[in-house]
Amino acid sequence: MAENFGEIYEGTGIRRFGVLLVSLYFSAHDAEKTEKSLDELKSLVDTALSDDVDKIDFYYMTQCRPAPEAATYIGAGKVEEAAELSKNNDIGLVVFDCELSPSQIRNLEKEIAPENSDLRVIDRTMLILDIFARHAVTGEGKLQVEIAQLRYTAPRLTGKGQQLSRQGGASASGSVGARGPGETKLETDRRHVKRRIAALEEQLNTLENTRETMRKQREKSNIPVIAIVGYTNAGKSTLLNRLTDAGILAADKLFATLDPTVRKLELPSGLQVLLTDTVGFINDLPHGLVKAFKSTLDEARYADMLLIIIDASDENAVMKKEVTEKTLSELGAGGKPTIYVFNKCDRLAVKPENVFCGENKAVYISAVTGEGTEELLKLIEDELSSFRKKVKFLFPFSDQKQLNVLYGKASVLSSEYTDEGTVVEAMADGKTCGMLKKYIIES
Ligand SMILES: Nc1nc2c(ncn2[C@@H]2O[C@H](COP(=O)(O)OP(=O)(O)OP(=O)(O)O)[C@@H](O)[C@H]2O)c(=O)[nH]1
Ligand SMILES: [Mg+2]
Repeated sequence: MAENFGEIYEGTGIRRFGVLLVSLYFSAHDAEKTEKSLDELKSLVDTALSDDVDKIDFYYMTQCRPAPEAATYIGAGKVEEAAELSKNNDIGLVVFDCELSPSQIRNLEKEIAPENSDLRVIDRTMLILDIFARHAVTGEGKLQVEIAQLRYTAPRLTGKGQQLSRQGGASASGSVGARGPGETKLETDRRHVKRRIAALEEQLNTLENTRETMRKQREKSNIPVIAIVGYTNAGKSTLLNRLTDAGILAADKLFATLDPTVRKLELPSGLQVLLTDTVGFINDLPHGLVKAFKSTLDEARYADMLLIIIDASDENAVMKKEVTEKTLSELGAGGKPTIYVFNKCDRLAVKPENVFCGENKAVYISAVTGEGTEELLKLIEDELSSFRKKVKFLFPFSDQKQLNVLYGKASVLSSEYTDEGTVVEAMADGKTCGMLKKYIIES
C-alpha cells in the first residue's frame, strides 16, 4: 500500500497526502472545545499515517448547527464545500470528529469524492481502531482489535479506496472492504463477518481465561499490583521502562501501548511490587473499544493501587486528568489508593503550585531524566504501608499451619527459627493482622 499512498511532490520523492478534518458542534459555547478536539484528531491522523506518508496537508471544516443532518451529518452547503475543497486540493481522506452511521458514510463519500478518486470518508472511531490495529502486538491485542473492527468498521466500509489498516484488522477489512458493494456480495460478507466474529471470540475467550489464571496466581502470591494509568502519550511506558528496565516501546504516538506489560519492582525497603503498564485513555473512548479491551483494561480494575500519570506540560492536562478519572470510574477501577504523577516536568520552567488532586498524594517527575522518581518510590511505599504494614509474628512450632496462612496472605520480608518458634516479619494488611492477631509480637 505504501508505494501508492498519497501523491508524490513533483521531482522530490516526498509523499504528501491531503486530509480534511470535519467537526460539527451544537452551540457557540462549544467552539473552543471543538478546536481542541480537532487538534487531537489531527494527532490521531498523524499517528495513523506517519509510516505511510511524509507530509500531511491538513484542511479544517467546522459547522455550528442545532442538530446533525440525518443523511449527511453536516448540512448540504457544507457537503458541497467539502467536495469543492477535496477536488481542488487532492484530498485523499476526510475524517469526521464523531461517530457516523454506515449510511452517512456512504452518502458523504458519494457526494464529496470527485469522480474516480480514492477519497475515503471515515469517522473518529474508525481512525482510532486503525491505530489500534497497527499497534497491537500480542495475540490477545490483535484479536480484540479485529473483533472491534469487524463490529464497527466492517459495516462502514464502502469497498472503495485503500485500506487505512494493514495488520490486525487486515483480514477483517481485507475480505470485506476490498470488494465492490454489490448487494449479494454484501449479504455474503455480512454472514462471513458474523462467522468470523464468533470464531475470534472463541479464541479470545481462551486467552482471557489464561490472563484470568495469571491474575489469580499473582493475587495468591500476594505481591501488591500497581497499575500505571493515564491519557495516551502521558509517558506511562517511559515510566515503567525507567523504573524497571522493561524495554517496552515508548513513542510520541497515540496508543503506542495496547498490550499491558507487567514487571517486578523492588522498593527501597526491599518490598516487591508488580507494576503494570496499560492502554492509554482518550476523550470519548469509543464504547465498543472499552468492551473489546475489557480483559486488558481489567488490569487497572484488579490493581491494589493506581499511579495516574498526567503530562504536566500539556495545556489540556486538566481535561485529560478528568477523562482519566471518568474512564477509571466507568471501568469500576475508581476509589483505589492513588498517587498522581505529574510527568514531563523537565519541560516545565516552574512547577505549578496548585496540584488539583484532592486527598491524594502527588509528585512531579520526569520519566526521561529520572527527576522525582525516588520520591515517587517513597510515596508508593508510604501509600502501600497505609493499607499494609510491617508486622512481626511469632508462630510456635505447634502452629506452623498458621504460618502457611500468613505466607498466603502477606509479603514475607524475613523469617528466623528461634527457640520459641518461627519469627516472621511481613507486610500484612489489616484483615490478615486481625486473623493472626494472637501471633503478633510487634507492629
Ligand atoms: N520531555 C519528556 N518527554 C517524555 C517524558 N516521559 C515521556 N515522554 C515522551 O512522551 C512520549 C510518550 O511516551 P510513552 O511512554 O509512549 O507514553 P504512554 O503514556 O505509554 O502512551 P500510550 O502507550 O500511547 O498510551 C514519548 O515521546 C516519550 O519520550 C518526560 O518525562 N519528559
Ligand atoms: Mg505506552
